[in-house]
Amino acid sequence: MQGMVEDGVIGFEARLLVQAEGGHVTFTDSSATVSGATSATLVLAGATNFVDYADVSADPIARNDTTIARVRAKPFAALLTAHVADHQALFRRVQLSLGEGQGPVIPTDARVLASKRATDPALAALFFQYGRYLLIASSRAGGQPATLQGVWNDSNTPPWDSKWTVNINTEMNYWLAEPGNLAELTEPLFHMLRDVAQTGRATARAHYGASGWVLHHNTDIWRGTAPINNSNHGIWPSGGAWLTQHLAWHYEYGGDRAFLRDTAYPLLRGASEFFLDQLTVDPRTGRLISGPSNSPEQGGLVMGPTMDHQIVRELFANTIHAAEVLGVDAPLRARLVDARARIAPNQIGRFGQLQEWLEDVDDTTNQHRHVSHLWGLHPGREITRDGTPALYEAARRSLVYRGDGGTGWSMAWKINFWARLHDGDHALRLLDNLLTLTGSARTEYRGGGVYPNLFDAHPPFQIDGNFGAAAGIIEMLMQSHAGDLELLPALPTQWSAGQVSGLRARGGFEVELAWSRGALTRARVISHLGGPLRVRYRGVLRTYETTPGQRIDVLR
Ligand code: FUC
Repeated sequence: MQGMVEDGVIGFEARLLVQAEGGHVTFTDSSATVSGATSATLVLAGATNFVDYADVSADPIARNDTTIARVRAKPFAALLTAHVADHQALFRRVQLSLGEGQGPVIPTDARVLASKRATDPALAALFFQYGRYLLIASSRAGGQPATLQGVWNDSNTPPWDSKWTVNINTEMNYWLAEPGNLAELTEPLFHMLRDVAQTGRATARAHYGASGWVLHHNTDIWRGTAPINNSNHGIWPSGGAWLTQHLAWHYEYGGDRAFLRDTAYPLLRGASEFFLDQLTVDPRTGRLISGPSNSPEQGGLVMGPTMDHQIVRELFANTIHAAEVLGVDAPLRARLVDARARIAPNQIGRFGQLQEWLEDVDDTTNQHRHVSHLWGLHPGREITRDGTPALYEAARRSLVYRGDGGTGWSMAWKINFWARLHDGDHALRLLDNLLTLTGSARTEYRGGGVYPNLFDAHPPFQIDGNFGAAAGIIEMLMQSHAGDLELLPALPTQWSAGQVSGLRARGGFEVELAWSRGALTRARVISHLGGPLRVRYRGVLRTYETTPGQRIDVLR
């Protein structure tokens, strides 16, 4: 789509409003001088001519006129009050305490260092809330979704262009939104999905002769969807399909049928239609496989990477389910059910590992940061302890082989994996590894950690690890992907006492927990939508029929 916008046509204006109490302000072309004042308020307004990926016809000057006019009438105190109220309405929905730690008595960087000597669960709680804070600050309706650096990019030549890399990074940015009670912050992501579903239709047709829409390895504000960069990572057709998982989640958590009908389903259907055309019969096994493709960023251009099949199975399942709920498209549903059953299954290889590819060629010494073949364990849900015990064990082996290091986001993903594997101590080890100070701002592919302000270090700075770790902390405390709501599924020994409230679970439930000496002392579930509730704690399953607004005390 780049061709639709000529170089240099992005226009912008920045404008500074200076208001002085008491004294007066004088301006030159390059300065503002405040003299004799008791205080001064500076308001910086910025605007571009960007409307959407195909339209740059807005007037930045008029936009700034509007902003300044709205702000001018409000004193600083009123602006601050409005800002705080806006933030708190989102932030205060969730409370988390993981016990006492160093507390805020020492600087954050010193606290991170100290946490290596004495455990500091409260630092983990802070890191969790920091992730929520960052999403609140960087993903608001009407704006763009959180990029690689979010709104904190400070460079005109940022790493990886501060775009949306969709073979893990953008998705990780939004794992937190639904369970972390920030569901409305997905709006910019869904807006972007509507865009790429448009641009991705041309790509599907031109590159594959396929219907539907496709998005490859990354996109940007012009909503490019084509294969990109090099064949060893850029010819990977599953980015859009992966992102549609967030649409399905939005409905699962919130139950908004109009959203399912008007936003989610059309996008799910288009993504599914693409793969109905793209999947091809493997001459050796007769199974449907995806390709040419990659297991993201390693192994080169191949046919049939495991991750693609996991993603497409879930995409088809989500599309089938949505069509059923809406009572539409029976013939398409039948095609999806049939194709889904024919997709190449997960396989266990000679080292007991979950195979990353069709062939059993995994290298157990490979500690690559991407762990794509475990997608079915997380964020997918086809590999579960009770549903697929052999694959679950194979996924665990693969993860052990991959090791406990990596870039920031890689370690954040591993927190989620270990939580899904019900190993809270191992999940905490990854969180501890991530909460390691690094000074490096150079691009490196290992040695991730955090900077002194707790920004995630790939290195360089990359916001995904902040969000991924926050999501992982939720997965340690509560999971709802496997057909029930499991409480404290991966509580680390060191988090022996704590409490959390305001987390959201699939089915429209809100969860409040307290525990002491590693055991639940309170478990309250609020049902917002009504309907069946299945709660699992320490292997015991309790089932309820709920009505909207009902509070269930699970331990009673
Ligand atoms: C992918 C990852 C890198 C980095 C970049 C933005 O290419 O493999 O580690 O996160 O995206």
